[in-house]
Amino acid sequence: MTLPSNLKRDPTLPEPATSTAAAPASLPRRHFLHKGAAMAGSAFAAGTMGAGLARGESLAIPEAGKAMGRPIPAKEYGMPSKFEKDYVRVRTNVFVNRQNHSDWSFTPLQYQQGIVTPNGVIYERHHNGTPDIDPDTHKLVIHGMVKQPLVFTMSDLMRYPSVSKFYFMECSGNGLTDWTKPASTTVQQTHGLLSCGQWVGVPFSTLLDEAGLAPGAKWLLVEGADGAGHTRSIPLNKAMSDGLLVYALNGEMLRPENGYPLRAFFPGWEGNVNVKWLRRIKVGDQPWHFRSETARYTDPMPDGKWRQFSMEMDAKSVITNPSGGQKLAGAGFYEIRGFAWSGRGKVAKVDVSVDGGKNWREAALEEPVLDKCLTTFRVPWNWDGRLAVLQSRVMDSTGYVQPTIQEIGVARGIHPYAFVQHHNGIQSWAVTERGEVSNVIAS
Ligand SMILES: Nc1nc2c(c(=O)[nH]1)N[C@H]1C(S)=C(S)[C@@H](COP(=O)(O)O)O[C@H]1N2
Ligand SMILES: [Mo]
Repeated sequence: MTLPSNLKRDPTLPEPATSTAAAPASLPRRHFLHKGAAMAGSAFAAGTMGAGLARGESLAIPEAGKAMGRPIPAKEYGMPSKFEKDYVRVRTNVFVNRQNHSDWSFTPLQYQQGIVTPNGVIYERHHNGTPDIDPDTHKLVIHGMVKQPLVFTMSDLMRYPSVSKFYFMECSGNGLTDWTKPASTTVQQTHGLLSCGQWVGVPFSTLLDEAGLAPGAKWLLVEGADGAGHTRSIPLNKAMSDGLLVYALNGEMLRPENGYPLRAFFPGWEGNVNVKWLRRIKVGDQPWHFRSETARYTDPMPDGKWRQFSMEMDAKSVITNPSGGQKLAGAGFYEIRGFAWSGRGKVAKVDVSVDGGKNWREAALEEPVLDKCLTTFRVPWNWDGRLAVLQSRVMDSTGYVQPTIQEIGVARGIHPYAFVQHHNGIQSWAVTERGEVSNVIAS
């Protein structure tokens, strides 16, 4: 392995215990060199990683070290540093809406560290704003084809045995503006109708067993208490296998915008079925064909018909760093990072290309790799300063491989003005010689 000239050491000196520059000092250098050597000769070669990023020098005592710090208040809900003001969800700047009751905001995925989306930046999607519901008066009813109808208060519900599970949630409208042109500028806009966290709630099966299912029961109606009266039909099998009545997310009660005090959650299925502010479950023998199952949330097929009830989210991945709107500081080492997920199982493999899909290299998947959950992938990349097109492609545990945008567009019979759901095509980010990263559609 050849080091850049500014890193050449005197060969007569003993090897230093920790590297001065070839790798960040906190990381085992030999591991880096081994990996770098394995990749030498490819666009990903990482032999010079870290060059120029770390040098020894003594630091002056900082101002913060000379002053009294902020004392601990008697009580508070802590907030992020005031310097993190870009880590916020934002409404769309593509699909402009004149009012914001039926609207959406996006998760800033380019800043998300690890698989958990902090509650304050989880994307929002609702059809008639956020209601403010008092948990002391909120009730849930289960009725229809059951042996005994049941009504629950929130405190009743929270006494039942609960589970805590990590899952992603994605709105099927994610990517809807970018089928035929790269309209969105950032990964927040292209993929930010996506979140992941630890959901806490009572299994649907527990309460349905208590109500007692009548013979012939096959479907559930789940209805929200919001002004939109949002309602969906859910196959009973799904609810019984892993459906949850969720009251908490990431260590605290649900936020109002995410359904406080109670929402339905069906792992791996399109966000729309996860009815927020849940007030009613009716058991029936067939689906009800609500607005969100006919006029919306359907997929066009090449034969001109529209497919209903495609609720499982297909496997998808995206590079979050580098991503649209960012600027690279010059040629040299970068770690390409991103997320992959599948509504049908685990992430099995992620490949990354830096030449628009001609050559691929397998990314490292970071533990934990969980069922129906965001998975972090990473690839070391030595940018040579020339035009690059970055892409990622996931394969899930069923063997399904993420399609190109052209492939999925043909499968869906896309036409230029269609606002079509369930876009899981491969995302491309172009990096120019000046290091500017932008959204492109690679052919
Ligand atoms: N009651 C109710 N539930 C709802 C909606 C709604 O408008 N009303 N929107 C749905 C849609 S389209 C999505 S993608 C998810 C968004 O959940 P979030 O706002 O917690 O991210 O909630 C779903 N549940
Ligand atoms: Mo959605």
